[in-house]
Amino acid sequence: MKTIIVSNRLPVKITEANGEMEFRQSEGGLATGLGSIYRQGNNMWLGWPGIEVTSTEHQDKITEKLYKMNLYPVYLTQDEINLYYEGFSNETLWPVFHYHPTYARYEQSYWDSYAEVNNKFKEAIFKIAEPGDKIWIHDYQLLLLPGLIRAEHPDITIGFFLHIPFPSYELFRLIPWRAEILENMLGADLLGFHTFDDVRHFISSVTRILPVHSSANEITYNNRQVMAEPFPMGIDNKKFESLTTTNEVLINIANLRESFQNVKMILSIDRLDYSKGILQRLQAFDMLLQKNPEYIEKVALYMIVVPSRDTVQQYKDLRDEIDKLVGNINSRCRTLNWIPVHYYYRSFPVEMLSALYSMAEVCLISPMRDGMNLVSKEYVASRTNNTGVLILSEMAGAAKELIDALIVNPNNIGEVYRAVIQALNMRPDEQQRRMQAMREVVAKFNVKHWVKIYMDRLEEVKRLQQSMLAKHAGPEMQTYIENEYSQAARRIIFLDYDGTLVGFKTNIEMAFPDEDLYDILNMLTLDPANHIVIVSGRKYQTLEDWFGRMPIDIIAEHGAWQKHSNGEWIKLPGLYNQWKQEIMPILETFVDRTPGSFIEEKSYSLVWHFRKVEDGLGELRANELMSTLRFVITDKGLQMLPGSKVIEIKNAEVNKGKVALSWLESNDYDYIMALGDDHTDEDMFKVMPASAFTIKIGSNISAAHFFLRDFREVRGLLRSLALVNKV
Ligand code: GDG
Repeated sequence: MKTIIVSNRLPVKITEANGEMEFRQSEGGLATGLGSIYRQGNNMWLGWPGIEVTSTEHQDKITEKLYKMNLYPVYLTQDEINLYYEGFSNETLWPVFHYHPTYARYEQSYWDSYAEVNNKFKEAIFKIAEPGDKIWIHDYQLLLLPGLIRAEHPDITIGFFLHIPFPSYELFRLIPWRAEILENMLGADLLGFHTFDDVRHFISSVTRILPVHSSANEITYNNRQVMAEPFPMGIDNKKFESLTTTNEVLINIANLRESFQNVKMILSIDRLDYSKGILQRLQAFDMLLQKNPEYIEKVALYMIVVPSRDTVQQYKDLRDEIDKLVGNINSRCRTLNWIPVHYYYRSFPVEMLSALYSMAEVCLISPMRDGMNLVSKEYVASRTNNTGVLILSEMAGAAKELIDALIVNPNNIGEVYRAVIQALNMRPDEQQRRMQAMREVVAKFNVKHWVKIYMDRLEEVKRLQQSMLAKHAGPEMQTYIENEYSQAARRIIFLDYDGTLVGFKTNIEMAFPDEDLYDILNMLTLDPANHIVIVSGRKYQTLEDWFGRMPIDIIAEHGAWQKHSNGEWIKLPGLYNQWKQEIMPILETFVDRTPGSFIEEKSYSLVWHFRKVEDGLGELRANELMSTLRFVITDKGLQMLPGSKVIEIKNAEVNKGKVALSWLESNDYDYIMALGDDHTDEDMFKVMPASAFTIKIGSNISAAHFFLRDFREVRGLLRSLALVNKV
């Protein structure tokens, strides 16, 4: 059993000099973090090697070399790089996911290529994957891969991690292929994001765009439980700590000191991207020099912009604007001995970065959006003497953890400017306090920790799915249930109605029994050994209309009314309903404020329905209603039951469990079965003897021994039982 890491790019740099290929492992955070995994045993990392290789002979040679480094290449053509990578990944997904929808292009050819390349990755995985392997897929270039793999290998373990933000539903819904993207993401078992906000946005998109349900962060899709959770990525903090004392870094620091005598350094490092807020940062620095000329010759902005995607027009434009603004500030403010902005459009060796992290009194990181932002964490890890101030945009994932930074809104240039002044003047003891707290966070939640908790959780999710399967009353368990059924002489079967025998309908009046259901119930009642009891929260009049003529016992309104098949309707003695006069006006105000909601009045209960209310608003009002009612009902012997898109208020003595128990007392059954889907049915499951077959519909979190997925599976089981003795 091995683990296969999959990402668009392999963690390797291949260069060609004098006809010889040189392979260097890349030092990026992800490569370091996952190094502990992919270099072990026969584990693998699969991805694009970053160069275009057309001849198969050449490809084979490279493949062989990479294989020895536990790397497995997926070769892309220039067309694929243009359409799948530059196109759909960087011109469609990247802008939408970073809240720049106006930059997004929705081209069919981009999408087609994206789907094809994801498929190509799938094919490559199948060449090296074996049964039992775990696959961990990374980032926005491969959103379809989990679903494509799952379709062919339903039981395989798949993790997925998104390194960029997941946008709010309002943004995500713009993408023409939104449903296909989500369906395929749900092929994973565990979906990891940097922050809880990303998780919330993902779940809200999934539940609005696809017909799926979620309970907290668990999504049920195609009968599988998929988890979406935050795993804030960390860095190799030890590496950045120890780098600061290496010779090379010390030499770099000494050189920088020479040119930064008596000048405080404000450091900024990013890739060229409109999401990074580079122009706004320059504006804030400009404001500092304009408004506070005393800082002239006293501070300098050291700004590294790493070249990226600069063949794309938006990036070219951004680069030109940066050039212009930097030129403008420098030409206006520079003096004979001092330059305000040290701007480099290039990358540096990590030893230079480390020296800069050590030198800079202030690190200014102000992206408009950033999944995490590792530079901020690297700065903190490099401040081994606990001095220095980090200014961090609230739009970076890292701001959720590095709460002792000076947190700013990057659109508020004035606020960024004030934060810079605060940072430049911060007392050393405050710097120490803040930096120490951040250093503890960065040390504890380092990249190894990130990998470990992700992988542990992936295994846990798999175990949870398996325990779910074990409780599922699938074919094997049904055979056992049928056997027990066939040998029994006196059987009783309790059946809830809505959600158990029929599916949910937006209009409750429409959920009447159909021919198929009558047929099943008729077959069951034909066997004299069977005693069928319908236990429902519905009004007795409705149940009488639907089942009154059949040889079936009926418990209505959760037990307030009951009827034996050959008898009359009787109500539970001692119930009173004066309380309704007080509760009804409260419910009415909620109906007035919530379009689509309505009240149902039963003899001994009141129900507020919100099935037809706009998603989200109904839940919000339901919570509000429950907090309002909590105090009103306490001294009245009432009970509040939140159900599926309903809240029911009823007498506390009325309870499906109590009434079911009275049915059990009167006879000596050798086969007892109870089926139900909501939490009023839990009372029934709890009073059943241990030998009873208790079956929850739709979930396995229950006092019931087994579960079935939906009313169709219930009907399948009941029909097969009805046929048992006929065979
Ligand atoms: C994506 C998400 C998320 C930068 N300049 C040089 C250099 N770097 C290194 C830094 C850092 C890395 O590149 C940049 O990481 P970030 O996290 O800041 O940003 P992205 O590359 O956009 O990454 C981001 C990340 O994925 C991880 O999930 O945090 O939000 O956008 O490690 O040190 N390295 C060298 N020379 C440079 O000039 N050697």
